[in-house]
Amino acid sequence: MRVTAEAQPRRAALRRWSAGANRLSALIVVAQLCATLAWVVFAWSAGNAVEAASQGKALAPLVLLAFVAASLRATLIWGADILAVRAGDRTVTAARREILEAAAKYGAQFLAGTDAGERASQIVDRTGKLAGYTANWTPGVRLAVAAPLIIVAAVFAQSWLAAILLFVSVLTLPLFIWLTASETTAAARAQQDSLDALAGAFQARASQAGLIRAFRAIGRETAALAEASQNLRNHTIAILRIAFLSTAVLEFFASISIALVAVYIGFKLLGIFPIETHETISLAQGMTALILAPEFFAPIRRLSALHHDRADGVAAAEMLANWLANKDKAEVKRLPSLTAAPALRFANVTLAYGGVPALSEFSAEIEPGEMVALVGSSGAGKTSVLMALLARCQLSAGSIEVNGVALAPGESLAESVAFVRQAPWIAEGSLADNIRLARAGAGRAEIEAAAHAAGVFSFATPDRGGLDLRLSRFGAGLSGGQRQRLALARAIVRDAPLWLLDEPTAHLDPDAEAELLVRIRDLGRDRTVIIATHAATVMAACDRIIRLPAPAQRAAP
Ligand code: MGP
Ligand code: MG
Repeated sequence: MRVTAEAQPRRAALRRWSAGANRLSALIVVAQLCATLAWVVFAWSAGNAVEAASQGKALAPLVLLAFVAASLRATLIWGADILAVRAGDRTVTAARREILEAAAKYGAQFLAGTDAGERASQIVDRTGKLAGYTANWTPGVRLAVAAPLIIVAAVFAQSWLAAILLFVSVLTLPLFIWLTASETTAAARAQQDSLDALAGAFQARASQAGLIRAFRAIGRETAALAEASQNLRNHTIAILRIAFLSTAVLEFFASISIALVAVYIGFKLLGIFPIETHETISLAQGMTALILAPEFFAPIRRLSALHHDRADGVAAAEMLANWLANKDKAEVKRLPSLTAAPALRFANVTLAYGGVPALSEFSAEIEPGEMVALVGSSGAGKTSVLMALLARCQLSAGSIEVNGVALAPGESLAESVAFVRQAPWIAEGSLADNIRLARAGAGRAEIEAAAHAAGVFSFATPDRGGLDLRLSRFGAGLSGGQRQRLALARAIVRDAPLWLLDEPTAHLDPDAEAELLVRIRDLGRDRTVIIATHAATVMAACDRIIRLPAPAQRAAP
């Protein structure tokens, strides 16, 4: 098969994730092959026991041998199943670890782009689909080639024509493979996509249930969920249809072939087979061949079921590999913390996210200890300039110098920065815990002082528990302005020489804004402060204004 460009990352990823399970996979094949050999011994001893019984000879040793062989086979298959579960676990763990390590190393940017429910489903469910690929499919393919050869050789030792009858039936296999392989991967991909979509749709609506009720949109949103689940149902039925069709084809030919062997051996034993085949078959040989015949098809039949493991695994690997390939390649390197307010110089800077330009040809110089307002229309790239200092977007041209030294790609000033984002992130826990996120070692007194300076006590009143006020996940219960005060308290606790403030007063009333600006001025005295803003009051409070060109006026990248 030709290896397409898209197949390569998928194959490489599958190889990488299943590498830890290769030894287990080989062990599974060995155990299964030993089980097949045990079945040959069982068939031989059972066949000979029947013959011995018919001739009135002692059959105890043969029955004992058959029992031992059957027990051995059961034990080997049980062991192989346990190994398969382990092999699957290792693959899934490797894939999940790679995704989570990538998030830790390159930032979670590559997780953006769709809603949380869909991503969670992808990280948990899609990686789960990889288990069947290494645990079942990989050993299953090897077994489907090797085990029938053992059986056919054993049948050949009893009757050459019976062996040939079995072997000829294998020629129908290409039809079966074509039937399954042509459609299943595409069908599995569509099914997994619809599962992700349903998970995403459900999570998005569950998290906004209150809003949905408030807008009386329950009926509409329920219909959307019903549609997503119907979609999943349709795709699942499509897969089952292919599975039933391919299994039916295989079962049909396997039954015919086993029936032919049975008819031939039966007629031969009765001595009424009309054609001369130059062989005589004893009762023991006939019984042995008959017991072995169904086993010839067992691994091939299993393969039919396993094909869906393969399709699921391939579709999941394809999606995950493409997804991982999209992560920003540059590893983020946090530069050691600066000791004093830095001087910054942007020279003809062009910034991009995943190759898409966000800002072109931006130049500016900022002195140590200066407080500047970064101004421009919405989408001009203010946030992106701040992000660039944290290596959260790519510097595709120009240079950013810190104290005269250019930042190399991936180098981040995160250790020296207090960053107040447009929408501060809030964790479940108390207000004090949330402020302490900025610096793990901060003491209670420091946190109280910062909270006071940032005006947090205006809403963390004693009757609400003060700094022990509990915040729920994502800060539900706090207004936009209250969140910004909390974020500013964090910045103060962090005690960094460079402050990057992204519209810190956007949600404040004029009085609160004026008060906060005085505080920023005061606390930012010995720091370099960049404030991205649209507010004239903020601009007026700053030493200087740096304007970004409007997005439409940008030079071509
Ligand atoms: P910006 O830097 O967020 O603009 O976006 P600004 O000036 O902060 O806008 P405001 O509304 O906050 O006032 C500049 C360009 O970069 C826009 O075209 C955005 O679409 C794009 N962009 C910004 N961010 C933060 C991202 C991001 O995280 N990922 C991607 N892919 N694009 C982004
Ligand atoms: Mg912005």
